[in-house]
Amino acid sequence: MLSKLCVLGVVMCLVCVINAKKDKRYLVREVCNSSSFQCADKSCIPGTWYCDTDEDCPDGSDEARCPTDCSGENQFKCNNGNCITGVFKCDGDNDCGDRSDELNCPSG
Ligand SMILES: [Ca+2]
Ligand SMILES: [Ca+2]
Repeated sequence: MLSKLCVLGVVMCLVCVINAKKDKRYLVREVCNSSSFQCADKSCIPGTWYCDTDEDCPDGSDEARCPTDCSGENQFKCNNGNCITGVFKCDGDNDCGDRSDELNCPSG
């Protein structure tokens, strides 16, 4: 239900943002607002997708001027040195490869 609302672009929530992020078949049409990032082509993406190591703008402009040392606020540096999208931390999936993104997470 949440993902359906998400696809419609009506409601943004953390769960559906992560699902959309991991399944690019879901195209999230973000309404441009103060918390979103506007791509060079004027389309908008959720603000948490800015500089998260993954190109989300059609032209990749969201990743054009980002820290290369994984120090961005939307990035997470794994113990093994991999740099992953920040919203993938504590989402139940082993994205780092060494599970370090799933350590020290609130249980439940
Ligand atoms: Ca991005
Ligand atoms: Ca994860």
